[in-house]
Amino acid sequence: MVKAVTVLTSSEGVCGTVYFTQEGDDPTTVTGTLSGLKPGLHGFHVHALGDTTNGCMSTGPHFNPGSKEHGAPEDENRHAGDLGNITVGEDGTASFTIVDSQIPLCGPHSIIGRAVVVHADPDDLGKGNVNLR
Ligand SMILES: [Cu+2]
Ligand SMILES: [Zn+2]
Repeated sequence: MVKAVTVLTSSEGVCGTVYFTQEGDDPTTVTGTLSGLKPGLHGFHVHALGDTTNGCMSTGPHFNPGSKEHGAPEDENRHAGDLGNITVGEDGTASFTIVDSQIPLCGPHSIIGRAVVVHADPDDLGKGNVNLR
């Protein structure tokens, strides 16, 4: 069993904690809580780089070891880091569980050391013009 944790912060008062666990070659389970966000959908991604010195800007594009297109978590053609949207309630908080097979915690495509980004805007999942990078 491999475990990882990331603590999310922002200058706008958003905070959260996200836990990752993986047993052997099974899919990775992601559980988290977020607060301080505006209600609605927020894009949720693993970005390629762990460098948060310049916020989201320095974290690079979505983690994409397979050189694929941006998509939804359930799409065949998606970035490994495309985890879709988190739904935030009227109170500005969210708690969620995601199970995903493309974000392993070990091996060559491990997400350890990369950045987890919650966006202010919804992710269009590759079906529109909004480009969240
Ligand atoms: Cu992103
Ligand atoms: Zn993407």
